[in-house]
Amino acid sequence: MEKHKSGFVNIIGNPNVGKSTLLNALVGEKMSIITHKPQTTRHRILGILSDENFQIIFSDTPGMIDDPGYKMQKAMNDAAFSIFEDADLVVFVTEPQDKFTGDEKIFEKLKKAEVPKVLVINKVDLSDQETLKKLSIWWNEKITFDETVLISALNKMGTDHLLELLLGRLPEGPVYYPKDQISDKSVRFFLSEIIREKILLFYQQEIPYSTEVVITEFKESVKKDKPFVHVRAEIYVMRQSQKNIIIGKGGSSIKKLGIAARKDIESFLEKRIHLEMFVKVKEKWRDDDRLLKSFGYLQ
Ligand SMILES: Nc1nc2c(ncn2[C@@H]2O[C@H](COP(=O)(O)OP(=O)(O)OP(=O)(O)O)[C@@H](O)[C@H]2O)c(=O)[nH]1
Ligand SMILES: [Mg+2]
Repeated sequence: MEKHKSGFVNIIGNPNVGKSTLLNALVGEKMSIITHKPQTTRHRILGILSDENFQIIFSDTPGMIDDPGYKMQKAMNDAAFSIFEDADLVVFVTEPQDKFTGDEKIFEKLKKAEVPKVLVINKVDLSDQETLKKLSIWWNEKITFDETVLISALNKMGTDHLLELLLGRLPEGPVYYPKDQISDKSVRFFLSEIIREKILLFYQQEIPYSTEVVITEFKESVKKDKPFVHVRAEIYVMRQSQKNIIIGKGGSSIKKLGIAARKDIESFLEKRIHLEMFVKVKEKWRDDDRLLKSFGYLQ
């Protein structure tokens, strides 16, 4: 019988380099939300890929922030750095527009990590051979990587090759999660992320960064012989003025948000839903330990 391989493949990098796009491409499911804005991902999210002979537990992480301004950002950085504790393989993602100064702390951690390190240069579709070659040399002089792979996560170019390479480097190991499980996160978490993705896309400046979404009700029933779910979401913002912006004139903005979120939630659940949303003001939630704990940022 073939030996069973398994392990934790932890993805790390600066904001907006394409870590979540890569996770989704590797797992073949939309696990992590993606937007053009930095700091889209706020939590460590596991995406589990299993077959008869292997199980890879990928971790998507928040992009690292050089100088966290509030407790939530600090918790996001802690989530990113926590990957060094259990990694069997580290995948460091960068892209041609990435800032190369980087945070020395992460370089030190990467240098010290005693597991194989893979450099992934993403978004090759936006660059040329010469630049990519220079990038590869620059990074490998800074940190000695075991492998360097060029990909376009968006176009799934090079991702199959990357997967093969990761599989090849996985140690023999046990089945960590049931083979049909694809994430460690709950349905409620994914629904709140879908709504947050729409907020990142529809609202500007500080609004998405001042917002948290919590699913407070998830009630399944049957309507006209078909499964139906009632979902209640609470959207937290920091000021009354932000609440007014989220709602919009005569409720126009929140209506648009609701339509887009409902559509995605329905295809995620493969069920009809009714989505109710309430906007609440909690001035300092990003620095409030109790709230950060209840939102899942702190243990
Ligand atoms: N052109 C191009 N764009 C890409 C590629 N991969 C990702 N992107 C885009 O880059 C942006 C950021 O992608 P994400 O996957 O959200 O990046 P991230 O690293 O998870 O970002 P944070 O969660 O904010 O740290 C999105 O607009 C993606 O569509 C790629 O291969 N080519
Ligand atoms: Mg992300």
